[in-house]
Amino acid sequence: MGKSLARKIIEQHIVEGKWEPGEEIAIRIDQTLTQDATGTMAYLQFEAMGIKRVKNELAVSYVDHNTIQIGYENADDQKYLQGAASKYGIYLSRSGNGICHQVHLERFGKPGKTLLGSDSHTPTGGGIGMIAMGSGGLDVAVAMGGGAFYLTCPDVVKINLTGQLQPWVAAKDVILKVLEMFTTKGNVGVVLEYGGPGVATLSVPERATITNMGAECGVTTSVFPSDQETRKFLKGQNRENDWAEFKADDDAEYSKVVELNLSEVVPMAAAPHSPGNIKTVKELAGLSVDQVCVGSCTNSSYVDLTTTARIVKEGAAPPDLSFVIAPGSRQVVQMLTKEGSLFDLLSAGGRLAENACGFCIGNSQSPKSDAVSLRTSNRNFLNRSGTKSADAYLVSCETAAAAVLTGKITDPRDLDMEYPKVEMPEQFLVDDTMIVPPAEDPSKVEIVRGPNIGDPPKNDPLPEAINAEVTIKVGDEITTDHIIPAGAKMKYRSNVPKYSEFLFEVLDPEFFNRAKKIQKNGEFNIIVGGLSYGQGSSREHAALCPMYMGVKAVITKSYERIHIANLINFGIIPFNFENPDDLDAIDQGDKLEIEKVRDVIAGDGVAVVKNVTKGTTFKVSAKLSERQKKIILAGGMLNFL
Ligand code: MIC
Ligand code: SF4
Repeated sequence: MGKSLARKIIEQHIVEGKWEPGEEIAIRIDQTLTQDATGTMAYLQFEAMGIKRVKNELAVSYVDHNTIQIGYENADDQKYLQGAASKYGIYLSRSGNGICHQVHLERFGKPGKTLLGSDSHTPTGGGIGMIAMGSGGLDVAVAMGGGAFYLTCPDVVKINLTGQLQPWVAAKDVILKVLEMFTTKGNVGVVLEYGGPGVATLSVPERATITNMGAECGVTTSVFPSDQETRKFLKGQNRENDWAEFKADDDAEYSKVVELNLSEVVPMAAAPHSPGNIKTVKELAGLSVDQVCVGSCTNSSYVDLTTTARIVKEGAAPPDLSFVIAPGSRQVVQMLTKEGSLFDLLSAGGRLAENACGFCIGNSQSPKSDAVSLRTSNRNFLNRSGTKSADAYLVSCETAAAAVLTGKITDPRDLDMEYPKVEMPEQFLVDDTMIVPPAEDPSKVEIVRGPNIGDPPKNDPLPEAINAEVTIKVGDEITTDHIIPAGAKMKYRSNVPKYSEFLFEVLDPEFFNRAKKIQKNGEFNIIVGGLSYGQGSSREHAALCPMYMGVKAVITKSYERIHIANLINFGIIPFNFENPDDLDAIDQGDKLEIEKVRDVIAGDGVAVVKNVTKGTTFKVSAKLSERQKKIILAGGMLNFL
């Protein structure tokens, strides 16, 4: 049988192991990207490894998350990032140039290459036929140093696209449909590969919307073939030379094939508080809307914003509706400005935000209390907008624009208007003024470290035994936004002691004080939880800050891919309950003991946990590769290296 596209690209990059789904493999990483919120720590860790210059083909450092600059912290980070990029051989996409995934697609991504990014939406690059994956910053630092990236050899699932999208139905509706089919859990170790005749009907930005939000399914990545559409996109970016054809064999083998007829997709929405809570827009129609935000790395391309502009052109946002526009890149804003669409957006009452992450991560434009906010972004976790009582719904630009006109959730097909179909332009406006190449002579570059730049915290090797208290017990589908918030708190990313104060804030604001007290008493902290722990972002602070607070183990029913890798990288044991029902018998505050834990980790990973408070015992296990065992025994990746 022939090979899938994912297999072909991954196999070409394997440096350890062989193609065997479920087994650990190591692959060579061609390109890396970081963003500022995860990047400062990644470069500090890169420096801690003592490497003088990046060794992979291309490394880009983006500044797009912390662009608000209230206080000195963000600007300090940016100055540090600028120096680090210049000295270590990294391209810098300056603040104001746009969101990493959109800009990387436009200016750097190459079909057939591997891309590792310290951001969970790095799979956006799958839209041009890359194997693009998110990871913690430490894994990216290792890849920049020429080290391999370790992952579970994936199961490749084909989504066979047929038909074509109908007017008013968008790529966003397709990925929301995929989320309905696959949900947000149970997809660890899977690559979604798109194929079939429907592929040719989708432009690259549409494909990128689909691969971007595939991250919400918890898959390793998603990928489209690189075909004539890909060539057209790269040609329009003056990068035709970067194009090459990449596709699956006609008789490729997949672990599963799922059919999706694009002609049957209708406008969809993800209702609060999960991207997996899928409804049709029709089901929600009539709900009064307080805020509409168009943008984010999922939906902020030229076509997305021009479509929005054409729809809202003849109307205006009602007085009690706030309409926010955050373009994905400087290229998009420049084109919208030149062609006049920006005028139409502003005439309709649009509030132009910086071309950055902004509202998507609650780093501005938090809605009012109890608001209904319609967003074209990819995550609507509790409090992610910055307003805990608000309900965020994720929709397409078409559905968002319809709400601007009507003030209510509206199926855009019900608007009394002909669909303003916008084609992807043949030529984009290319201007790389805000991309700064690295210095030719690194010895001349001095890295400025303002007061916001700390050292990466250190950890001790794993102790012989763990005497700990259950600091918090959480349920299923705990996201990294629950574990440690982003938004306005993100400015403390380079200051781990300060940022740790916000651990689990949204669930239990007392977590930090409890954890600190337990730590002071000379005990460790343990977190217990349910299914699919660590959904969402790649933020390694969701492991790094718990490490700093003395968390030695997490015990859950299952983990998401990036988060479990981050836990291991920071020396925290990711145990699973052998019997998931044992979770019910544990309470916050219970004292737990695990004896000879070093032997457990060096051995089969199975341990008996004594619940001293309840006088009971239960079994847990950690499935670790030999490499992962060594990392945990050493107390994390930095010690291991
Ligand atoms: C997100 O969308 O949650 C973020 C903010 O981009 C994160 C990265 C981070 O927390 O810095 C992600 O997706 O990985
Ligand atoms: Fe930025 Fe939002 Fe995309 Fe994360 S999901 S990279 S915060 S735009």
